[in-house]
Amino acid sequence: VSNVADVKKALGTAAVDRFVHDGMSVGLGTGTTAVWVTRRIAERLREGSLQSVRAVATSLQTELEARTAGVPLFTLNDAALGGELDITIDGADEIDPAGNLIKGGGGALLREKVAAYASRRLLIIADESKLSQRLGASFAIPVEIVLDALRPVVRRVQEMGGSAVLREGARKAGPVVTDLGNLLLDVTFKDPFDPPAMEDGLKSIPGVLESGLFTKKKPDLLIGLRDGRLDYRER
Ligand code: A5P
Repeated sequence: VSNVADVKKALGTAAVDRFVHDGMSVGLGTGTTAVWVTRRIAERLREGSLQSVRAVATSLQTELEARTAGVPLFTLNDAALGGELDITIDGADEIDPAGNLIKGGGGALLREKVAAYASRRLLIIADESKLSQRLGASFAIPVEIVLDALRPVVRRVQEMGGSAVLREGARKAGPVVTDLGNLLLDVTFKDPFDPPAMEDGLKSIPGVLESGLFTKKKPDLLIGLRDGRLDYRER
């Protein structure tokens, strides 16, 4: 039995070694699992066993990590990328049997979704504790909103049968402000919901920028098992 920290490192390392090749454009995810992707790419570039990778960061956390480690960063607006990535490798908070995801525990869901949906391939790396029979069973849906829409969005979510809690900062008074200057609601529903319909429903509320439901881009999964094995499941 391996501890979760070792599993996360093994996942990020294996994801790069198996799926990132010379010359690829790569979306770098956010969180304690995806950080190992950035670290492994940096290591391989230094060794010279990987070349000409162009990376796009999905958060300030990842950007700092990549810049410090010397991974060449681009944005999706750079002409060199043509608005598309070969692959994005990211973590997740909950994964259902159909490959629908909840992401955004780290508050980076908007940039993560832009990168994920703009990628030819989305690879999700997660330890098996993230697998869930039903999305929303153990994790709220993070929703990024503009400040002006806070009360109207909370109301609308209540009308939809849910409840919404403003995410508060840790060691900072007041709400979390995202990398893009917005607020986050953590939204829960007592009743089971259809993930693709809920992604559309939340997105249709004025003032909602994105939700952490990822249902439109089916990922390949690399799952870290408790016994240390990595299980690859292609979509
Ligand atoms: C960040 O906003 C998230 O989407 C992360 O990808 C997700 O929270 C998983 O993070 P960990 O790998 O740290 O659990």
